[in-house]
Amino acid sequence: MSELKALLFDVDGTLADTERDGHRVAFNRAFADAGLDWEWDVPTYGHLLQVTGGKERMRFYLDDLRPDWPRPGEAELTEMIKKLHAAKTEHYTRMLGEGAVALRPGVERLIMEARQLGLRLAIATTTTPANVDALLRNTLGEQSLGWFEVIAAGDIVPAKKPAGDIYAYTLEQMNLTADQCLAFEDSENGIRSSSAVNIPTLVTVNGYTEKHDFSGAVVVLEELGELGRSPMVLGGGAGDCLRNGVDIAALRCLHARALM
Ligand code: XBP
Ligand code: MG
Repeated sequence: MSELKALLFDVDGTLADTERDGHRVAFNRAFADAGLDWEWDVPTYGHLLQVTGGKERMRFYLDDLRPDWPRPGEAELTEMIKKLHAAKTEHYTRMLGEGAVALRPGVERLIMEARQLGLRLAIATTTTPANVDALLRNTLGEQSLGWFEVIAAGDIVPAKKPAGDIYAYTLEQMNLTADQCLAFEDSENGIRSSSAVNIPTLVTVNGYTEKHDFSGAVVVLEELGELGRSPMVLGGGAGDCLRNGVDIAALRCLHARALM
């Protein structure tokens, strides 16, 4: 049986709750700057999250919710979305610089322990690389960018999650097989992506994803949380791996169960 060698982290919703008070607000600021009557409230954004990637999400908004909006020709629309997305990224990274978003409970603790024990780390996300950079820099510090052997993000692969491409790319870059890794995800699109390449996956849900279908997850948790107590288990079979909380020993135990 393969030993656990690496932890692969999704970013949005997993490392931090970035969507509702981060990305959503940044999109709205970019729309307002451009004089558009587009405004994404909290439930609307939940609906739009079914499409990953900011540019793809704007297009989905027009297709699905704004048939009334006077749409320009295809080339002009593509250009417009590209500009809006760049403006949104500016807003978002500035917000992160102001400390608008913190890491989820237990994330920093687990990353620190993984580093201490020599587990390899990577990131596999659909978000723009500048966003990952800003999140890590402003939460774990400048040096943390070097802790992740691969930061696979955004348009680096042609098909975003739920396609498995970003995880396949990460495995290839690290020269690892799926069964040597554990992925961390928060959404159905995320677990569909990691599962497409057979990586055992631990899920921590958030307000936008708690009702998603996580069948196939190694375990579904409310959060990683702190040590010394068992976390709230929402699905999957953890056995007694999690008696003391989610530490590396618990992850090794879950990983071994998943490969049984
Ligand atoms: C989250 C996403 C991202 C962000 C926006 O994916 O879907 O698209 O909402 O990012 P993941 P961009 O959880 O896999 O990180 O606007 O930079 O595309
Ligand atoms: Mg996510």
